[in-house]
Amino acid sequence: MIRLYGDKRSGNCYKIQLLCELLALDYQWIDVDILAKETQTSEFLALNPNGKIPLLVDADGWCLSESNAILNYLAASSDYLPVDAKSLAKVQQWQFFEQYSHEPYIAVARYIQLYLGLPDDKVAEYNAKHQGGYKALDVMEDQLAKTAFIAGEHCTVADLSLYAYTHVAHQGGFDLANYPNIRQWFTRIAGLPGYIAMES
Ligand SMILES: N[C@@H](CCC(=O)N[C@@H](CS)C(=O)NCC(=O)O)C(=O)O
Repeated sequence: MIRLYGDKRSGNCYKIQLLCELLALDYQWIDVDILAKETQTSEFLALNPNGKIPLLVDADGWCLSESNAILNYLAASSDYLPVDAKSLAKVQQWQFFEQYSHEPYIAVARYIQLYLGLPDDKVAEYNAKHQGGYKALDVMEDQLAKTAFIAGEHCTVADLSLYAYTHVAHQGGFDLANYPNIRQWFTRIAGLPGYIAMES
């Protein structure tokens, strides 16, 4: 059985948990507390020298880190990962967008507000994260005006990559009132058979 190391309040970890539930995969979840620095122990660093969750350990001991790589590995041969080159490239386009133009803003603003309690010395950083985060939300809103899901008419791992932190963006102070297409997309994803909500 595969083992997944993660924290269910982390969007990067939740996206893996969500895919596992949508695919009804058998897995063992091992909770890792980031704030207690459990990613920095010698045992954990032996599995992922980068000291980050999520982490997948396969039945044969093979380790895989980076949330979107884990998603794509688990989704191989399922409808969540297309095989034709152009469709696959579009999925990856949105996953790279998530990691470079979305998560560093939206997830970090959420971390500053939810985990750190928005201390005074983080307010400037928090405000800067909002600028970048709204830009990413604008890009998503435009795409979701054209297609039901982010990379086309079918739900793929790209949707899970982006859903994870977007649907809790309000916990980082983002107001989604002016993003109706994103909010309708939330409803479509939450209606998928096997959907599981993120732990709060
Ligand atoms: N690019 C990585 C980011 C992973 C990441 O930043 N994980 C955070 C939790 S969301 C973490 O493990 N932080 C603990 C630490 O840096 O010590 C991914 O997508 O998996």
